[in-house]
Amino acid sequence: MSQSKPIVLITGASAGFGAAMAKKYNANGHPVILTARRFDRLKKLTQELDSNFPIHIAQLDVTQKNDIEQFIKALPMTMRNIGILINNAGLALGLSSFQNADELDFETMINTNIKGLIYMTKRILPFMLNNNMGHIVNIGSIAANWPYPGGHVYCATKAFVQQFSRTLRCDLQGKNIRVSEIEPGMSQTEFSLVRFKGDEVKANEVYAGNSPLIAEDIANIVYFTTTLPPHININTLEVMPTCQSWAPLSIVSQSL
Ligand code: NDP
Ligand code: 8X3
Repeated sequence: MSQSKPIVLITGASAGFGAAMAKKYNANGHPVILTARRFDRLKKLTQELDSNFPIHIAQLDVTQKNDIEQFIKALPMTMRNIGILINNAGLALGLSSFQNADELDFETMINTNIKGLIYMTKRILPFMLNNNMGHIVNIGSIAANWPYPGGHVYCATKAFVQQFSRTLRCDLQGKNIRVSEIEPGMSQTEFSLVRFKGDEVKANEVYAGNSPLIAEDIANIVYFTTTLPPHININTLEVMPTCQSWAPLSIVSQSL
């Protein structure tokens, strides 16, 4: 008898990494629960998926605790035993220096990248603890490790994701629940379009003439991470496109 594959819950499945991961897990026979704020996008995505495997879509803003609770209550009985949670929903807003940046953008990034991730984790973990089995994958960023001008709050939210993921591992030790944090570098998705608030020219400039990672690269890496034998836990996996590396420390000419 073939063993059923773990149910995968993906936040932010309406675009980019999340949509690519939805396709990857579905193509490999996993039941998938796909969430995002843009329900029309999720509906469209299901048309590209193999309906031989269970698919559940739900409109969900991860910043809204009550909505997460309603979403969980409304899960079909057959989709409740979530085996893999992929906390992917997230965003960067703006690239202005901190002193010129918009405080509302700070709040949105903190609410989504930090609070949304812990709200989801807190509410999905009981299913895993109950089954004594699970895997939480948090999508971090190279921005956690490498500061850059205008990165301020976004970089700091991803530093949170890194440290939270590591400490969660400590708390879950002995529970047979893996925690992995994947840290992508420059990847061509809707990320820059969101960061530059719909300015397509600016967004395209980020990738022009380069070979960035694509969403499928990250989907493959996440899939690999979750399909390793159960005694292996990838803690942190940082990945950049070959065209990206580090700049030297910046020196400004100034006599003080
Ligand atoms: P996209 O903009 O293509 O996708 C982001 C996804 O997050 C969308 O599905 C969006 O759905 C969802 N989302 C945003 N806010 C919320 C919210 N409040 N509630 C629920 N879902 C939300 O970007 P990426 O695929 O690139 O980004 C995915 C993750 O990867 C993010 O955490 C990002 O920080 C991280 N990352 C991206 C990199 C890149 O260069 N692209 C590099 C490193 C990390 P909707 O708007 O429908 O709600
Ligand atoms: C996205 C990567 O370097 O554009 O997390 O901030 S970066």
